Amino acid sequence: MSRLIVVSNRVAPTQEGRPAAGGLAIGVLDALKESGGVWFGWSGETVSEPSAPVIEKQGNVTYATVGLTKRDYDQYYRGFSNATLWPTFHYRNDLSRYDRQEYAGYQRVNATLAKQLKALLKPDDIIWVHDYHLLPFARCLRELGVKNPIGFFLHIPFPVPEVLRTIPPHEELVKAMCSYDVIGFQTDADRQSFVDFIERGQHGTSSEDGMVHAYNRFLKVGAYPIGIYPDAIAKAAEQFTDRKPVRSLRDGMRGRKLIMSVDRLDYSKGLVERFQAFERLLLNAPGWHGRVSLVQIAPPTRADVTTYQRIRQTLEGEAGRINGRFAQLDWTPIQYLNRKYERNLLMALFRQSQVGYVTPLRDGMNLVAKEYVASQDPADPGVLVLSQFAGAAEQLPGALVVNPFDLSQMAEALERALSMPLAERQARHADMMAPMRENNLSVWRDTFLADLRNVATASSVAAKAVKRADVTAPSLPE
Ligand code: GDG
Repeated sequence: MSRLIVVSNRVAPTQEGRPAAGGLAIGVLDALKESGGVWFGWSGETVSEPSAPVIEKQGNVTYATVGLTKRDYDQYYRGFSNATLWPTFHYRNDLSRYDRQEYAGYQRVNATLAKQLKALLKPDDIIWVHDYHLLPFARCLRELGVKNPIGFFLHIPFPVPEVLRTIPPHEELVKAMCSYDVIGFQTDADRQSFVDFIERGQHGTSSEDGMVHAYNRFLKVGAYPIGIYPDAIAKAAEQFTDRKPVRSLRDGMRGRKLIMSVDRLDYSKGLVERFQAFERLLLNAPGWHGRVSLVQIAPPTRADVTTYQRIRQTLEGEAGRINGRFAQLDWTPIQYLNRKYERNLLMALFRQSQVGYVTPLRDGMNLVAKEYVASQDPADPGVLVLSQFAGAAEQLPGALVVNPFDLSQMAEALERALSMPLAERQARHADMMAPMRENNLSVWRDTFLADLRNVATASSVAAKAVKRADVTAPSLPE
């Protein structure tokens, strides 16, 4: 089997079992161990000059990490990736800015990373690139003469053409994306947005089998919704139930009901609206005063990007205001915790709560929604209140689906979830566990990699045919 080369902005922690390892890390590491390979990306360090990757081998997996200069970090990471692409792809044009220098930095870093990776590549490697930081990465590799199959998975939404077009170099970006051989999106709606841009802009055509022909290239474009390992999560949630922090939370609740939310502190996650809808519940239904609390865990991320500093301030203000308005000497309505917790502990906390409250304004998938469901005790499960704008909403039929811009509807859903009879909760939980088991994390990874390996086979067959016939290759990698 050919080696797998994984490329992502950050390389996940190399020590197994480290708490920071999330879904992507777990899913991708398994694949790397199976076929052997390399995980290449930024080390998280800033350096004075770009240099060759630092190589660390663990078994048959090689971790190759590089530093970024301060200028690269500012322009590529903090700038174009997180101040232009992230907000726009999450439909927040109001928070997006465009700066030519930052875009030039984004292109430059992609080109530098491609050069650094090229030195590590073997002819039959297959390459799997992840996320919005690296949209033009395949084009940079192709310019260096790399002919290996290259796949790309976008973890965040892909916006409809009208929104995409607000990014000035949008066409250059999409054209560069067409240098990949397989592009994967989280949902069919995201895939459709990409195809719409290609077709409506008359840049190319698509066919029923998911192939797109654009900018003189053929590529496969599909939806590959990312999953979790629900049974492993259920086990961890049960095993960690007696840990001290979980016991303290349980004791502290003194029979009150618990609504639980966990998100990176990000404006796409809808935290302000969520707090306000909880406030609406307390206003509309005073019977819940003293009987329910919302615990929001929100570890800060990208704290040096201005929009993230602003959302943090706003949220602190809202939590303080709502608590000031409703709190009693022995009851705090919102417990807002700005810190990270160990992963298994989070799953056990989910299991203690009666409602999982997951209401992003826009989200590629949202793994927290899936983790919440998997963590529940099937005999007495909590209820998931989920935004219609999370990719996960397509896959979790037992959730109470809400529009996160409709505070009254969210408040009603919370009340319904808090009062839901056991039989209905059990039925909804079972309805969600079955598809999550069927489409677990291995299925996501294996389906994507199977499509990428098919491209590899198709292109080598095509290359041989070309050699025999001595004519120009009709399609695949240039
Ligand atoms: C992107 C897309 C897509 C959270 N707090 C802690 C912690 N977490 C873990 C959660 C979950 C992960 O982080 C967050 O994943 P999400 O999917 O919810 O969101 P993003 O970080 O925005 O991820 C998203 C995802 O990529 C995968 O493709 O679903 O749409 O935006 O696993 O449990 N983990 C630990 N401590 C915390 O305090 N250990």
